[in-house]
Amino acid sequence: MSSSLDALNQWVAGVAALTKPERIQWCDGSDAEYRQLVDGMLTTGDLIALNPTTHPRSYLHRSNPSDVARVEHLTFVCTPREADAGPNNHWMDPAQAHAKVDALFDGAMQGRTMYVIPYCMGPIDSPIARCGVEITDSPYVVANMRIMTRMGAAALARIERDGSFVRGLHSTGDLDPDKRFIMHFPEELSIKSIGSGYGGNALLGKKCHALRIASHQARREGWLAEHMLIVGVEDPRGETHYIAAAFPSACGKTNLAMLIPTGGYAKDGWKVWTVGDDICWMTPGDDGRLWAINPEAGFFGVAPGTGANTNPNALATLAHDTIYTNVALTSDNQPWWEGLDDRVPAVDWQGRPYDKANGPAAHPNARFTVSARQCPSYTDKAEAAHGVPISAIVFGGRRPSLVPLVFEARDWTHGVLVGAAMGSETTAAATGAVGVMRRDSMAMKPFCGYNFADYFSHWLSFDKPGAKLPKIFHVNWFRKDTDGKFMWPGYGENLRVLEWIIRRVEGTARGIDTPIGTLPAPGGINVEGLALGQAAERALFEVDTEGWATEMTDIASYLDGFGDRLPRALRDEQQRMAAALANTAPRAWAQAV
Ligand code: GTP
Ligand code: SPV
Ligand code: MN
Repeated sequence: MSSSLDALNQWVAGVAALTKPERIQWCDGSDAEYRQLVDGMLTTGDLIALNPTTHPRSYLHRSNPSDVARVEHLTFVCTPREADAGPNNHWMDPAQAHAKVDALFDGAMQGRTMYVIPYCMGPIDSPIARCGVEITDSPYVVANMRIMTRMGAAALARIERDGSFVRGLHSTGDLDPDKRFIMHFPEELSIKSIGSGYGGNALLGKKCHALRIASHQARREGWLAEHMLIVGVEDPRGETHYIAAAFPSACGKTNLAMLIPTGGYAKDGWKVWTVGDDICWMTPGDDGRLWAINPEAGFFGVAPGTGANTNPNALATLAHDTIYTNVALTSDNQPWWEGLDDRVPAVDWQGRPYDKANGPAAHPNARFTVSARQCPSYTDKAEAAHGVPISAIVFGGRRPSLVPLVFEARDWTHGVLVGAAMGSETTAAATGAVGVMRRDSMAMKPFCGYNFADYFSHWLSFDKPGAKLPKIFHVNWFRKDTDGKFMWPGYGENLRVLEWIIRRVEGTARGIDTPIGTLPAPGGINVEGLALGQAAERALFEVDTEGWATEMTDIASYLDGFGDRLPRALRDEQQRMAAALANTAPRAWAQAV
């Protein structure tokens, strides 16, 4: 027997001795195993069967109302030295962290089944893919991991070949928020999560492995693990550009990844291909380009706001074989959420008769779990072992003011600054206040498994001789008018911006240089038929020099928080931008589109 399987068996035995489960089940990822799990959960009430006519083989799970989102304040990166975790992470000494959670794991699985889930993040034969094993006492986690990862026998065989794997130990414990911890040990390639059964806290292949642990591995091995969607945009000539975009949680990745061309774009033959909606692993290829895979096999997407007008591809994907978490129900047992349609639900996400006075019917962070293969725009290229070549990287967040619809960074270093300086309003994807503006560098604030200062250095290091790096852009779909309404229609219309981006990559679209970067030249973005109105047209395509000077001051103090570890080049770039803004007359670059 290979040493990695020996190590796995030893670890499983050790965990069983600590957690004392009633039985151990090694998961093979088969259909029969999935059916058995689902049947078990239907019996216990962990799952509720949905209307079999409208939603075949689909189920609702209601999580504990105190366990509905990621918990950033309970998430720790446990490196031997605190400085290696950085000001962007909560830190705990590894020995102390192990002791703290092991005490909680002691006997935690009594009377429960302990599931052992071998999984692969990425196509099973991809050199960019990496494997892990999650041990959990939650059948809901197993069912979700089967959809979200390549789980089972093939992954186990690859673990044997690879010789190493990420170890993730999870128990729902007693769901007491005071005994909830999501601990990462990047140097040990291990994760210990207890006290939550929800999403990113519990499906350890996702944020814990594919971002926090993987970002650490990626730095060591010379690649990038990012909170990005991957989308292919095919123009009428049949030319496809792949774009990777980092938006913070609940800021539009799934929607952009599944965009459907509308109006003239559809007529002209534009096509959009979904590769991934949340995570992107990128590595330099022999040709100097960055090649990307989606390490996931499914979507764990935000339900509210998903409707026929916004994301018809998602609705088509959800037609069958879907697990819903914390959505509402109609009187005939169909899943429902705000933004789906104008029916009135019968039962809210907590199972109470729907009453407007209790707030939204679906939890704002209600989610669907579904296989990527069910998405009509999913492309075979997502299964390619070597990945897809990335032409453009896009950063963006929820910025109700100041930030224009789109701009392009001058070069890689400037682009890294644009990503590092990214800001966005917080959302319901994590517990805590919603709508609070914070810096969220590269949309990785909750997910980078090491010091952001080192992460910025790592990003900068890709700019070397022979590299053919993607161009970097920043977008903002979330600019608001004085009435608080979004100025830009978003969703399918975002293709207008993607068109400008790929034409910039090809060198055929004109731009105007401004102190913050290159904006579309007048007429550069097709706004035909949008009726934006004059105020919106102006706001979406202008640079408010004074507002940006204030923004640069705020960015400078954010960067100061990383002290001496911050790469010099980033600080220099920030000072160059601040100086350019100061030397510019206080006027706006208004654009007559
Ligand atoms: P995570 O899965 O949490 O990482 O989220 P995400 O980045 O994939 O966000 P998602 O696409 O699920 O969108 C989150 C919310 O933003 C949904 O309610 C969407 O309806 C809304 N949204 C997405 N794209 C747009 C857009 O272009 N404009 C506007 N106004 N809202 C959008
Ligand atoms: C996010 O919060 O960015 C998500 C959902 O994609 S979770 O899996 O809970 O992290
Ligand atoms: Mn996400």
